Amino acid sequence: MPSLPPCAELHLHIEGTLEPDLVFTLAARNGITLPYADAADLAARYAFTDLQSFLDLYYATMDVLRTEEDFADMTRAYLRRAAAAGVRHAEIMMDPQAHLARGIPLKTCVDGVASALATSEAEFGISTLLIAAFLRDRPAAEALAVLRDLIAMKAPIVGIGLDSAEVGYPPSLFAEVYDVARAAGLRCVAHAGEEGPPSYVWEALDVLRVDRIDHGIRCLEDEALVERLVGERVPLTVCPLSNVRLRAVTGLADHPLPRMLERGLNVSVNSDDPAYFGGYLDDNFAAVEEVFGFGPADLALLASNSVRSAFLGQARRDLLL
Ligand code: ES4
Ligand code: ZN
Repeated sequence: MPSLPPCAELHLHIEGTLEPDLVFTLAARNGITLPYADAADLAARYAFTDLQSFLDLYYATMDVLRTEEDFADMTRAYLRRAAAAGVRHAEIMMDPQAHLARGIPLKTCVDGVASALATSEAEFGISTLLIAAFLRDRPAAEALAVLRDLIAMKAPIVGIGLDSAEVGYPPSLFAEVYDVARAAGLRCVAHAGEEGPPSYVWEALDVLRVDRIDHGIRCLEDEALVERLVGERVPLTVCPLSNVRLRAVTGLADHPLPRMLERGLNVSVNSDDPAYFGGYLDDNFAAVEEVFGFGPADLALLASNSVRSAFLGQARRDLLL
């Protein structure tokens, strides 16, 4: 396998890095009895049929996250594994509403994740930025209230995202949230075109005015949309193994990544929820190299797309290019 040039991971849910072993460790530490026999029994349930079947388990297992230390330990475990995968910069999403809904204060989850990120560059050689993602299957008014709290507490976030169940929850529902975020100087990303139609990608661009689209694989169904994305070099953070596991594609051989590259779209490869979808960034790269026969030039393009699409300062960006 050709070695990977310096890479940025731009589409990563920190709660999706919670490995079965750590779920059991945190459950024991917090006195929680899990409805699974052991880590292997939990892992055996990672047979998803669509996005919702994954989300049901994802929201259930994160119940073991209770203290700042839990959030910090999860984050450090990801950073350690990402460093081994060759990640040099990571823009990490977290889902504050998923924790608030369980009675975990905003400060606990934000400070826990942020405390691990604060030492990441020194400890793991990975620069990091944090993105607060809002759950699109909950009311926009709730997202707006959480955003205002994050701004008021000066949470160390670079931007906001939009995730969770996509179909039936178009981006336009969150127009005001994105207007407030942009006015506060935050960068904007949104999941669109994973299970949802190309019209959701249009809305993310035109209504939310996002800087990047997470997934976006269904854009190929709409020629005018492809031309818009190519013309504006909008970054698309593609997650191959996630798309296979959630059956957004029938198999990796049918994944649109090679066609997206051929069309000149600004795509990067990312791991999404690596604990659930069969691998970290190196595993995603290994899979696409094997199935699509990508060579060093393809890998170099995917890597440089990731670094150029990051919300990084110029000095660190130049160092990684
Ligand atoms: C997610 Cl793969 C995916 N799609 C939408 N929302 C999510 N949250 C965590 N992983
Ligand atoms: Zn995602």
